[in-house]
Amino acid sequence: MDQHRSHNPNSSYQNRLSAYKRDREESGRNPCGSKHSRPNHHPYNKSGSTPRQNPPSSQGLSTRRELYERDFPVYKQPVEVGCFSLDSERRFFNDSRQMRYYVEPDRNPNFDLRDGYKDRFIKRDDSVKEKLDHILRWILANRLKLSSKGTTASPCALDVDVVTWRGHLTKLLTSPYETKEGWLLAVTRFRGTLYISEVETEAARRDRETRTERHEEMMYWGYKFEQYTCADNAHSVPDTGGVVNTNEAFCTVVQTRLADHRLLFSGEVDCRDKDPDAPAPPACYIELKTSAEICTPKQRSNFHRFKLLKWWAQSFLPGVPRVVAGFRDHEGVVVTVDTFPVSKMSHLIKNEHNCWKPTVCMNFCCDFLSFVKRIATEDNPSVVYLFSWEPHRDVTYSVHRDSQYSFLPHWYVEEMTSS
Ligand code: 0WD
Ligand code: CA
Repeated sequence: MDQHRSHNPNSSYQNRLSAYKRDREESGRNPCGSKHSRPNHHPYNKSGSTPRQNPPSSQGLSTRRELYERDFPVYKQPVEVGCFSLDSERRFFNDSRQMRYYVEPDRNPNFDLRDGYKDRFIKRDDSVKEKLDHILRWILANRLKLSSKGTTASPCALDVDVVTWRGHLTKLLTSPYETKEGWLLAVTRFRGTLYISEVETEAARRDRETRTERHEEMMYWGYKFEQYTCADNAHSVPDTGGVVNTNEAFCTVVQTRLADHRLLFSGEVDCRDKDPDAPAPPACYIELKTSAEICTPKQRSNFHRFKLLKWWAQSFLPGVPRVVAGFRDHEGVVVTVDTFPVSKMSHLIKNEHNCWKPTVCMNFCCDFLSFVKRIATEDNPSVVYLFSWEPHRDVTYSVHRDSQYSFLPHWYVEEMTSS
């Protein structure tokens, strides 16, 4: 297993964030907002005199941007504590066997992303909800690394506050700017740790079940671009005639801290720099994307406002420094390839009026996690606090016992409790 811990998590990352930081020590405010001092702009909204029982929820959390324009919160440099792989049949392995190596393409490669869609494509069954299962398997296989040793109250509690997928955190980061898609996040407190697992919304299920053939094919294009630009080892070349199988995945597991929230999350990584002298993970990782080619100023502005926000949030979280984008035409041919350093993305948007800000994203996520900690107090693996959000609304929650929402599997609860 890769376990690159060659740098101090407290070191230079904060310095590299200096563009976002403005005198937070001087302001003396809690960066996490719970002592936020503007009464008329408090993110925790009380709706009337409804008691604090559920459902429906009585207290919400606002996603309005202006509430989160504070100093950038502390975000420690993410450290890779492990990784895992999912094979062509979605079986879990506690190792890096699915790691792939980036092979830099031509700047104008003319890759045909439609090739193989009909006859060399095995698609993961996305009606199967895996919830946190793969991460939980990784935790059980690597428990000793994560346990706080010696406290008699909970002899093997994890030394983290939050366990989740990176993709769920991405949705939180982008919420203050999201106008179309809401989310549902199920939270269970177990042995002091909050587990956060997404629940598919009705709207998302409907979209998934009614996707057009064109949309299905376009979803394939991103994976085909990966095949054109990735090799199975540092010395080989891409196998562009092979099968694209979206069951396969390589996932990094990182630990970091957002203000006072200790986070453990996993995210799928597309590939790494094949240079043996490249920096240790996650700094050698590369995120691959495809996007429609940009032909007009309006398209450029939309790309900056919407797409770059999602790309930034997704890669900033685990500390992936580069996004390589293939810009394709309507026929699925990649006309240009460009590299976007994640640290420069927020500079590219400076000319857009009223555009997204990293500090708003991070402060909202931080305040959401504080909100969750205050609400999800009962430590019980079968209790779910369901947090729900729709654009232009506050985040609300409801509580569910032994319901369809419970997501911590018995095998996990038993193994964590029995030793
Ligand atoms: O069942 C579900 N609804 C979910 C499954 C929700 C969230 C994650 N997952 C699984 C994915 O199958 C994958 O193994 O978790 C892993 C990825 O987790 P993540 O890194 O936290 O997810 P995210 O950042 O949203 O996506 C990273 C990549 C995507 O790349 P692009 O460039 O498109 O953002 O993971 C892949 C995809 O390549 N991916 C998926 N692949 C198959 N099915 C899915 C999915 N539902 N979601 C993401
Ligand atoms: Ca990708």
